[in-house]
Amino acid sequence: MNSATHTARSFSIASLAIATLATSAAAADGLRASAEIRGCTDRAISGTATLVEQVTAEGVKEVTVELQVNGLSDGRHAVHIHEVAACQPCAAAGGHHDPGPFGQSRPDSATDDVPAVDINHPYHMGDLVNVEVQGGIGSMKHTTNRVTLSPGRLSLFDKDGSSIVVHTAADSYCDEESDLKKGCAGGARDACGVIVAMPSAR
Ligand SMILES: [Cu+2]
Repeated sequence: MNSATHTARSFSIASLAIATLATSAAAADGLRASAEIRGCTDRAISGTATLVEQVTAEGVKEVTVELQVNGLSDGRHAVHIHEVAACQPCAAAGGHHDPGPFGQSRPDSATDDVPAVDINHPYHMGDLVNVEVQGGIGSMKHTTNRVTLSPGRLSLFDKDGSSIVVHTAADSYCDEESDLKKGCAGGARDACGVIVAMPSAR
């Protein structure tokens, strides 16, 4: 093989690699999911969440979560993605979505007998930001690269799925051992919605 042929072949392999990368990125881009939010005990609470995955030019998957919820008390409420696709009862949603060998997914909650020892909060993969409620109406929009809708280690569609939980109190984003007091991640659960994949618009 002369050097000109070798160079041409190298180019074609590089082009193929780029084309393959672009195809896999496009497959994840625009994936959508939603959750119908319902009160854990209060039927006056309702809402919706939408989740859209986008892939950056560098290939980083980002999920934008938009939440609208009515009927909660005014003020800030913790919002997390929890680790099980179950909301009946809301405790069935389990802890905070946090796959991986270091996951200590148990959130602190009002029903805990002892304060949580949870070194990952507020850095669980499913930890989001508080929703602010005024006049009974709350909305929140947050983009995270900690989770994906597409398959992979951080996917919300793992074998037991995922839910969105809205808590009674605000998340104080407690991250020091001394801060991890009972209720610091929002305490009791007010509302929950199972995350369901939506048909792709593509
Ligand atoms: Cu939570």
